[in-house]
Amino acid sequence: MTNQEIATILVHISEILDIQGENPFKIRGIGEGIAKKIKELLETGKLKYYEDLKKSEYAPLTEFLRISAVGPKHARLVFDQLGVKTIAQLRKAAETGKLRELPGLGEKVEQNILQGIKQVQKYKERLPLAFIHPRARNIVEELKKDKLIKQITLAGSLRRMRETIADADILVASDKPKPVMDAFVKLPQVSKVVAKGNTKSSIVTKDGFQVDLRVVKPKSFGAAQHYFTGSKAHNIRVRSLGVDKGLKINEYGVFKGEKNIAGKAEEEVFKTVGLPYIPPELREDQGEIEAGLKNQLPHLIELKNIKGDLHVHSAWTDGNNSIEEMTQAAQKRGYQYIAICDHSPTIGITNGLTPQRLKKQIEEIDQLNKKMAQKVIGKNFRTLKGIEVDIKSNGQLDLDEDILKELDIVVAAVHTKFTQPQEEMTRRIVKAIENPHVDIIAHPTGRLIGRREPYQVEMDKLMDACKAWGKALELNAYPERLDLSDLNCRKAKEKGVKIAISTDAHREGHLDWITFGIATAKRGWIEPEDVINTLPLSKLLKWLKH
Ligand code: DGT
Ligand code: CA
Repeated sequence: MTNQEIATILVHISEILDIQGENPFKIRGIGEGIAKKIKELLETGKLKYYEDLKKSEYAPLTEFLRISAVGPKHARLVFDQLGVKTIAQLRKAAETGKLRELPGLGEKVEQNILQGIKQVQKYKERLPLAFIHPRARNIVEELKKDKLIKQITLAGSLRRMRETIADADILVASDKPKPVMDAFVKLPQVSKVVAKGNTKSSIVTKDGFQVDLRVVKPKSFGAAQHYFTGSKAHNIRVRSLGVDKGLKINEYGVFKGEKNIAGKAEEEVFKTVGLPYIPPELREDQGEIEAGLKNQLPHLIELKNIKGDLHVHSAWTDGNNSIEEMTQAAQKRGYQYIAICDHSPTIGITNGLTPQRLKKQIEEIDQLNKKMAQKVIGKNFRTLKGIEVDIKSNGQLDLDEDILKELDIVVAAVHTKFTQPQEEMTRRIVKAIENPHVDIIAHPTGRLIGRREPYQVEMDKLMDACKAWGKALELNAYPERLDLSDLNCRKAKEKGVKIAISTDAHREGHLDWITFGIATAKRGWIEPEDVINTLPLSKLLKWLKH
């Protein structure tokens, strides 16, 4: 049990007692009673007094104390008078004007409580990785300027690159935590300081997400980095491996008895329990511990393995840049190829390509490739002729075979009729997979993170069909898609289905989104050989011929 865990329990006890209106802790300070309780916690990992107290009908009300306008007296009052036990009920009571009638509350307080609830609920939401990640990086860059900071890292779900993030965790090593915290809460990004202490401070940014900063001593940095990266489930496993070896592992280090035997670097923590370094993206207790112990961790895909992007748009449809501009941007990234996959005609709003226009586009790309081959422009590089063709509701494609056969690559996608029953949707996409011209199924579930649920489709059947016909599924790296998800990537790998990690870029800058695709692939245990766009051009062209 760590100090922090003990502190959390003591705070919770104190809050329950506050609501009950009897808080001996406050009155007496850390007296004999508390010392005894801490001892019991340390020795047994449990506290009978706390277990009993948690059964009190007032215990659930501590949640109300997160709402800025609600104190312990209010919490008790709304429960005693209105039977309100949850934030949802409290919100309803406020919205229906019941709170203002309680003694000492009134209309103003009611409005403040409602406002407070809205904030709590907003900050409770999980935000997309791609929204928080760059903003948290900016904060890290800002903090880095401080010479008192010896080391700094992202931690938590942000370092594990989960697709959504509840709050951003940043960890710092410094011998002088106080000035670091002072600088943190004064950052220009801060809209509200939630808590400020010497080891932990929390702020809410102007963009509306919470950032927790923790400062530890340099000698604990690796241990703290491991602890605060999580996941909690992963930590529990590592800690119990430690226990088996007679070691205590916490955010301060690895201890044998009183002796600190490791903790400066994260690798050391793994080493003491007989594990190789486990990349953050794998730390979910989803088999990484077992694989690590057998030295069978995957050799995860890295950005440097990617040789090209197989799904980008141009200004011919709804993109922002010309084909040549997209090509040059891809060359700058060190790619060998890029596939221009603009939309097919049916999706009217995107100015989709009719067969006539697609023919013209093909000519333009042929010209461009000729110039590149003759080194008139750029380097040796191939711009592939492609299409993102719509899969109609009956599984037929939006363009005929006489034009599709002129293309290097065909990416097929569902953009309409998302509400089809599962069986129909599955048949629809399987039919597209069976079409000999189709190479890749784009964003296979159609989800938009936080906005649109995936359509109903039997993923197993899609994957089996891809495996049978030698087709690939896309991992669309567009930030709100990340589709395939990490879990589906892993499933694809287990079934031996190839993946294309593509950005779906609609402008040059979007090519950078490949990093979120790589992160998601890593979380899905994907290795370079599982991904078709790690192939050099010649091998890719061979693969495209199936
Ligand atoms: P989030 O914030 O929901 O997106 O996900 P995380 O993983 O960032 O979770 P968070 O912010 O609550 O905690 C950050 C890390 O700190 C977490 O991944 C593991 C570690 N941690 C937090 N609470 C505990 C705990 O009670 N026990 C252990 N072993 N680790 C914890
Ligand atoms: Ca977090």
